[in-house]
Amino acid sequence: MTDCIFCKIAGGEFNTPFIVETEDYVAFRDINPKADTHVLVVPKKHYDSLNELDDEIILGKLLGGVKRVAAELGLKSYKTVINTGKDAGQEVFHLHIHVLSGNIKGV
Ligand code: DGP
Repeated sequence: MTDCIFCKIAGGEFNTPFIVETEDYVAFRDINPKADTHVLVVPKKHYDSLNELDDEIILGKLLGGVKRVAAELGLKSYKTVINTGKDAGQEVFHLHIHVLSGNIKGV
C-alpha cells in the first residue's frame, strides 16, 4: 500500500535501522516507546490487521521474529501485544507485534 507508513519503513524508504530483517518481516524500534525496550515486528506484506491475515505460516514466522528480537537484544522477560481494531487501540493499520521489556507502561 503506497500510503502505509509501515510499508514504507519495511521497504527501506527511511533507512530505519532493523534489529532483524528476513524476506518476510522486519523489526525496528517503536517511535513512541512504552517500555525501556519497545520493538515492532512487521510483515513486509501488507495486512490491515490480524483480521485480514490469511496466511498462518507468516504468523509463525512473525512469532519467530519476536524470539529473534529477544535473543538479539538479550531480553529474558518481555510482553508481546497485537492490537486489532480501533477500539482495541490499533493506530497503524498494518499488522504488527509489539515486543515490550522493562518498565512496561502498556500499549
Ligand atoms: P498500534 O497502536 O498497535 O497500532 O501501535 C502503533 C505503534 O506504531 C505505536 O506504538 C507508535 C508506532 N509508530 C507509529 N508511527 C511510527 C513510525 O513512523 N515509526 C516508528 N518506528 N514507529 C511508529
